[in-house]
Amino acid sequence: MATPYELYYWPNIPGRGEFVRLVLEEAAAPYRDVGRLPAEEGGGTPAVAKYWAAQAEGHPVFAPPVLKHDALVLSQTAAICHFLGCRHDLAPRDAAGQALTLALQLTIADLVVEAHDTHHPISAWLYYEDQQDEARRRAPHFVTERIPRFLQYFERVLTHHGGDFLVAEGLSHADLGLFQALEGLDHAFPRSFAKASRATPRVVALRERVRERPRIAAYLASERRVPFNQEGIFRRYPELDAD
Ligand SMILES: N[C@@H](CCC(=O)N[C@@H](CS)C(=O)NCC(=O)O)C(=O)O
Repeated sequence: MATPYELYYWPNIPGRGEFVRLVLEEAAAPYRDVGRLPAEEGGGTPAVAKYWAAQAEGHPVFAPPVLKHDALVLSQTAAICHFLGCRHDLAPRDAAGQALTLALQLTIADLVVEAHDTHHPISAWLYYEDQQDEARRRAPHFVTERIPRFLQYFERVLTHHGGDFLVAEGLSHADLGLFQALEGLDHAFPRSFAKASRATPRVVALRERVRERPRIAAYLASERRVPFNQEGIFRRYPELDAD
C-alpha cells in the first residue's frame, strides 16, 4: 500500500491547508492531517509549529502548509498542489500545460494574500482591532476593484478555451483552488462577491461543478472539512464588505 501523505497545517482554520486537502480528497489519496490528530498520535499544533519554528527534520520550510511524503518535505501551497496534481492526474500531462496550471494556482495564491490583507493590512502579528482603521481603508479597494478583476480574469480563462474547467484537459488542481477561493470570498464578502459574480457566469458554474463532484461533495459533508472562522484567512467583518 502507498505511504500516506502527511499534511502539516494549523488545526483550527481552513486557511491554506484547505487548498491542499481538496486536492488530496479529489485524488482519493491516503493522507494524515497531522495537525488535527491527537497529541498521543504525534499530532496537534506542536507538530505543525515544529516546521514553522525550524525544529523539524528535512528540507527547511518557511511556513505551513507542509506536505511530507517519504523523504520529501515540501512547502508553498501552490507548489504542493502542483506536485500532487501532477502525480494524481489533476494536471495536464505535458510540461507546458502543467506550468500553465501552476500559474493559475499562483494567481489564486495572490488573491488569497490580498483577501487576508484586508483585515491584516499592517501585520499578521497584530490583532484586527489594532489595525482596523487601515483595514477600513484597504478593504473597499479590494472589494470594488480586486474581487471583480480576479473573477473577470478567471472568466476570461474559461471563455478562452470554452471548456468546463480552467485548463482545456479537464479538472485540475487549479479548479479546486479556485473553488476554495470563491467559497472564501463568498463567506467573507457576501455582498461584494454576489455583485461581482453576476458578471462571471462561467466562474459561478465552475464553482458548482466542483462542489458537485462526488468526492468533493462527500468531503464537504464530512467532519474533515474545516469551516471558515474568525481566525483564518477569509473572515467575515461586515464593515469591510461593500454596503
Ligand atoms: N506563500 C505561502 C504562505 C504560507 C503562510 O503564510 N502560511 C501561514 C498560515 S496560512 C503561516 O503559518 N505563516 C507563518 C509565517 O509566515 O511565519 C503559501 O502559499 O503556502
